[in-house]
This record gives sequence, structure tokens and C-alpha cells, in this order.
Amino acid sequence: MAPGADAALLVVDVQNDFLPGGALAVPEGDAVIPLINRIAPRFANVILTQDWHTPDHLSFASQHPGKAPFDMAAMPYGEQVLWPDHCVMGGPGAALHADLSIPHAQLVIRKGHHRGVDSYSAFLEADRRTRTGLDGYLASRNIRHLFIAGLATDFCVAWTAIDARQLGLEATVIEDACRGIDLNGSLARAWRDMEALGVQRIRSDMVG
Ligand code: VGL
Ligand code: ZN
Repeated sequence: MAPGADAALLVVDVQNDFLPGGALAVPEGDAVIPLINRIAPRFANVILTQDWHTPDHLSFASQHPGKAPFDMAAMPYGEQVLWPDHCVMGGPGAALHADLSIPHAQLVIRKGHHRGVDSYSAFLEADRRTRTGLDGYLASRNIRHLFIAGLATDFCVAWTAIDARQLGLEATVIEDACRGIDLNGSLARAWRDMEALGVQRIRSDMVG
């Protein structure tokens, strides 16, 4: 398939901290980079996201005495996984990986920059109220179909795809151009939740 003018590729969080050697490395995360680089030129519209946290972000286990990474904590908006410190705004771990080559990308959305609220989704923060503005950007550019690739399948990719559907957009996850963290079954759950909402699933060799 060739993506139309009303489609955009959304490249989620291909940042050093989510790649091998990074603070929150996603297994085989680097495998997505050549696939994303290959398909990106097929899209007239490309949007990138960056996870972008304050150094004292409350999604970090280091901010919760007695807690360790991957424990849970009760936040005002619900249960939150606690992560190793990662993607600190402006730091090397938050930078897009140097091998990602998408010079024609038009927008970078940074998310998770409010200290007390995490944001897996590129649309809505974890309080499920605060918007990033991506919905307005897509609407004003008449983009109605998001193709999503990147890291991590079961967190930022899935939450973004689910919110896209709930906002009335078409959403297609390019499955081999994503990798997951898979915490306590989160990867299977994410695919189940995405499919229940009509998120489509394709492979990167179907693009172009
Ligand atoms: C992500 C965990 C914490 C992601 C971001 O990009 O999927 N996961 N912050
Ligand atoms: Zn994060």
C-alpha cells in the first residue's frame, strides 16, 4: 500500500535510553531503526515523539523512597509503573538515536514533561485529561490515518494507537517496526486492547 496525503507516520520514542545500552533499553529496540528509515520516505507527513521527563519526574522509582524500578505506585490519576530514570529532558538519553534518518519529519511532540504526570500516549497524558496538542495539529492538517512505529509496543505505541482510535482516527501499527518491554504480560494485553478498538496491524514490507 502507498500511504495517502491524509496519512502520517508517527515514530514513537526512538531515543537512546530505549535502545541497547540505554537506561530503559527495550530488547532489540535497535532493530526498528532500519525499517523506519526505509518506510519514512513513503510518507509525505512524518511526526516524531520524544519521551521528555524532568530530572525529578514522578514516574522514576528514584523519586519514591523504598521503591525499585518496575514496582507500582499510586498516583492521583491511578496506578503507575515506576521506571529507571530515563529520557531526562535535554540529556543524551533523551536524544533521538543518531541512526534515525528522517530529515523530512515535520513535528516533534515531547511528552511526559509535567513532573507529576506520566504520558505514554502522544495525545493525552496519564491523567487522561491534559492534551499534548497532537489532535489539533492532525485535525488542522487534515491527517486522518496514523501509521505508528517505534518503542515500546506495549506502552507508548499502544497508548498512542488506542487514543488515536478514541479520537476517531484510523490507526495502523507497523508491527515489525516496533519492539515491546513486556512487563507481566503487557505485550499480549496491549495487542488485545488495540485490536478491540480497531487498530490495524501490518508489516513494514507492506508499505511502499
Ligand atoms: C515508555 C516507559 C516509560 C515508552 C516511556 O516509550 O514506551 N515506556 N516511558
Ligand atoms: Zn518515560
